[in-house]
Amino acid sequence: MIERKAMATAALRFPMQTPVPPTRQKGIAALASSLFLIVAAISPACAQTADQAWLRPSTMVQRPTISLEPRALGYGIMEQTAVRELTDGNARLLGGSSDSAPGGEKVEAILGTVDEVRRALPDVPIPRDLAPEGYWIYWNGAEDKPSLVIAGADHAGLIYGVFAFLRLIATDHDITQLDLHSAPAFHIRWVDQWDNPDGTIERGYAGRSIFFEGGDVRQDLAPVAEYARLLASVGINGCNLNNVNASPDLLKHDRLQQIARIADAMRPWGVHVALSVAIDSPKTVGGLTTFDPKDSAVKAWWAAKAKDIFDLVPDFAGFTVKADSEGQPGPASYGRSPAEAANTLAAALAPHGLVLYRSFVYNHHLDWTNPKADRARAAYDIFHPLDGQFAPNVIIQTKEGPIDFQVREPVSPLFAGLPHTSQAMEVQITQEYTGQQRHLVYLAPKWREVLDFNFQLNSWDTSTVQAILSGEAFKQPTGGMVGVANVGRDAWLGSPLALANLYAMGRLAWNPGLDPEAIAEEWTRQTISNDDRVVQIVDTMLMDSWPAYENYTGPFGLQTLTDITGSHYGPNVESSERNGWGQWHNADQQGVGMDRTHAYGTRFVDQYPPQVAHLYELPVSTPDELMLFFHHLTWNHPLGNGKSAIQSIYDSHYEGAAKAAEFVQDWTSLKDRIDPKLYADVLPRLEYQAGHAIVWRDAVVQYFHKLSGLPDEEGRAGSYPGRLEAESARLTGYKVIDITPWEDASMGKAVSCGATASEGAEQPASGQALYQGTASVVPNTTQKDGGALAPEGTVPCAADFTFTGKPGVYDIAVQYFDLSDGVAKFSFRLNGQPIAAWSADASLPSHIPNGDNSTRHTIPNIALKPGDFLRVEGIPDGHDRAALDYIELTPNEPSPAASAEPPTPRDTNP
Ligand code: GCV
Repeated sequence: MIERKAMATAALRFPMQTPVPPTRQKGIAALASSLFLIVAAISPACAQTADQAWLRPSTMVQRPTISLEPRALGYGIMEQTAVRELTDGNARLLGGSSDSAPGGEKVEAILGTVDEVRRALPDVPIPRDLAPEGYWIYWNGAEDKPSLVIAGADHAGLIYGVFAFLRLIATDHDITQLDLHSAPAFHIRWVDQWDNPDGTIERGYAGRSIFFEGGDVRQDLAPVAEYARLLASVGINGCNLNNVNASPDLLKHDRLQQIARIADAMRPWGVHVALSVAIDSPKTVGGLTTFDPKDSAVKAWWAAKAKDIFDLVPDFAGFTVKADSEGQPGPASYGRSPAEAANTLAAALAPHGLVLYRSFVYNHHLDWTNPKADRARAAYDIFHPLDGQFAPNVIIQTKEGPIDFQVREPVSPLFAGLPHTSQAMEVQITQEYTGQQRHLVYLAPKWREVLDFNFQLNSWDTSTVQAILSGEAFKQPTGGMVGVANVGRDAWLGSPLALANLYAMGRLAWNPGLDPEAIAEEWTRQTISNDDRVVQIVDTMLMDSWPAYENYTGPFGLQTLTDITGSHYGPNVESSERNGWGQWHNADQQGVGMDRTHAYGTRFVDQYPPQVAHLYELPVSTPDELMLFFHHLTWNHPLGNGKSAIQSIYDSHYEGAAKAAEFVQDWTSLKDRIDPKLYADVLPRLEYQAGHAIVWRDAVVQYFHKLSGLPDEEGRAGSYPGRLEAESARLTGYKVIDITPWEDASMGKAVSCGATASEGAEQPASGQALYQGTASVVPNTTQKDGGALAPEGTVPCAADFTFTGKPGVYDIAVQYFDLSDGVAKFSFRLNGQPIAAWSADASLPSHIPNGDNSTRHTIPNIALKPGDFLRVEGIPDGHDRAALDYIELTPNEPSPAASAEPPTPRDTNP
């Protein structure tokens, strides 16, 4: 173990203690003012502003308006920020100019650090024990002349206090009785961006980078300042700007000068910048012949580079490092350990900068034929033996689970395996494996479960993940939580409801004891409405969304059964098997699940402390949600729920998809209660999700149905009443193709208009062509839903069906594959009359038809009688061959309106 020597705890508590020189402060203050002006001047219609998220005007606050007159006791940049935020926020939320304050007078708001407040107002009962970055909000309630005091333990604390106060107003709390203090549980509360200098974002689902374009930092940094506002409003204090698969270019001096502009833009809100660095930079940027971390020239290079950075960005937060992982360079090239690499960087950054060294290091060329080879073991196997060898300003950053942000994993055992090391937990706000922001998945309940996980060490109270991250459990000086956010230029996260995850990550990093449902309520009240009915419906949707997604994509610890070597989006059950990236579900004709037990399996369980290992060793004590992560069970083996493994899988997929359909109904019930624009923006997303949940359900169910050969007790697997397969239709122009993977299409097949080799083998159609050789020529008509029918003279491909069911009113779903390399067009005819037309213009992953891009168009309320002719026509465009899977006819029954009672308002969350 190295000597944990004199690095002041204060510096580690928060690393950015280096004062910004006064001359630079002036410039920064001027920049901050101009950023405020720019932000205020740009119309919200064309700018990316924080009020597109939760810092928006509230029209629903019930309390009497208050006219606050903020006054800062000090002169720092952040105190000026605090004054402006309070002034603007008060106006935004309450109109701000009214005189109807309690007592009928304007209310002075005094803002300062605790020391400043103590000096200026010796009589106020300021708390003595305010921890760093904490705040105190006090209503100094003399009836005749009330005043508001917001004191920060430091300047950052003051900003957090102002935002906390605004949150109370926006969520409709009484502010005239306040005596509230709060401090963050974690010192490190960062977001990571995986932005590349060219402006792309790895695993970003919201457009291009707000930081970079064409290799440089963007000229327009107004969105960056707005991002800093959003982050500070939920207590986030650091932002790592670039992809952990780091481009070395950003360490060049001219790029660092540009990075300094970003730091200047974020500084007024107390958000400090950090950079991902490639470990081979001394060679690629510095021109050395080696990047061996023990080499003295390499050490000197890093030291000089750190000095260069601190000269430009005096409050630089530090480096994030991904090394020896997924092709990134690392110390292993020289036989050095991660500790040796981390410590070289740490020495260069000491005393103010941190190294967040990621434990996401594993061999992606595993021998999959070896049943004991287990990727889940990697982080612990590599890092646990190094415990105690890391310098004090190194933090080991570990993903929440041992694999990679799957919809469900056990908690990483490494958290308990590094008692002599500061640690941070990495979670993913950007929804890489959880629906890529096209699916509603509120992740706070997942994160809270991890934070609460108890390793059952000596003391129960301090054995939780949150106690480890706060440093309390193992008496470490620092630690925290890092959320991979990947916001972009498209309304931050691309989808309005996805922003609840960014909000929640900040709130949990401040206070990991917060109830995810209460966080959802706070967010909804600020973002959507304070109407109790709206709050109740939206919160229920949010809270149900993660379990629903888990149910239809990867229940019982199977993890997301997605295309693991490709898009990470649609279903592809086999993609995770039989390759070097690690085995995941290990299903065969006899059973399913990875055996990670001590007795028979990979012994991953042994990485947990004995009490926990004991729990996971036997199926009988393993919770159902992790059963197949730890155990290989025969298909008929009962889970804790009493049902067999196979029946549990069938049921959960049907339950999950049904829940996704309910979200559409829930949202529809809010139509007249919320902003029409937001309503219209979210509705088609939820409708898409409901359709894609069915793609997932059918893919996984038919895959395991075929593999196990076991029937579904409910008779659903392999049986789709109302579904008419395209390959069984009478086809004109369309050819039958195999879809890969087969489970992504209903019955494994679809039809494609002029199939290409990459789409699979063409096959003879099984149906009889109704109009053999006489495809109709379609007039150029535009339908009211916006899609165009075939241009005049175009001969479309067609699939014809004859309706033989009961007469009635039906919703008709057309399931097709929407490839992004072209905009195919579809139309639907009933007895020769066009009744719908649409364009396949969605932006979905993959270049071949599969579960990534299988989607549906629903034509509601169509009266049908036996003998009716139904025709789908498709016109390909580019590589989009208008491929069609099936049509499905569902009797249209009116859905009961949601009827739950409004909730009781909650207590305040500090
Ligand atoms: C930045 C997963 C993602 C990669 C990501 C990697 C990581 O494998 O798919 O895009 O790389 O995690 O966290 O380093």
